[in-house]
Amino acid sequence: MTSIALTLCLCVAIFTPQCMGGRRNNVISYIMNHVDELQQRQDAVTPSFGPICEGRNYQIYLDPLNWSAAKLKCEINGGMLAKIRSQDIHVAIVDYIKEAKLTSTIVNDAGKGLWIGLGDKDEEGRYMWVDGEELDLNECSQYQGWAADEPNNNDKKDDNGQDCVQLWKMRQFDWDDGYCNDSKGYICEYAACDPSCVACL
Ligand SMILES: [Ca+2]
Ligand SMILES: [Ca+2]
Repeated sequence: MTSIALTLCLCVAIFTPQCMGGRRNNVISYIMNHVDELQQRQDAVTPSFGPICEGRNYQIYLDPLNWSAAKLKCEINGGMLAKIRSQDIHVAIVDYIKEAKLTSTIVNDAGKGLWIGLGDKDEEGRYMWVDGEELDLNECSQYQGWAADEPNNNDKKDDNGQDCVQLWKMRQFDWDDGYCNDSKGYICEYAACDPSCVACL
């Protein structure tokens, strides 16, 4: 092989997609090995509902994740863990859960719930939405859908207490601070460019 041919060969080897083969094959291998799991996760996704206000679109997911993983999943999907801005939105989401009869044990077993984008992980008692807005527990002008006696930062199961907020089945899907490492379903929120969203709730 001439030096020119050798150089050409090396260039082709470097710049053709084959150079990415190892990484690509790893991705393909991962997908092939997890296709059933991925399909199950897809099947677990309920249809999205909305937009219900301000052009937002909320979607419920039933593949159980801890709070941080759920937050990341929403962000990977191009949205964020849901921010419940008003009672109307809260009611609309709860009505959807009930009307859609989400029979999954992820939602309906005792103690279950759905993560939303609120918590006090960084500073106990200082609740922050995932978009950076603080929810002042003493501020009546901000909608707050807490269940009675919540948030209580219960530390029976974890000395760190409870820092992540769920819509809790046990309390008719009112807000409750739960243990962040528990695996639950979750609600993502997306911007929705839908002209039908003219009558905000
Ligand atoms: Ca807490
Ligand atoms: Ca609690």
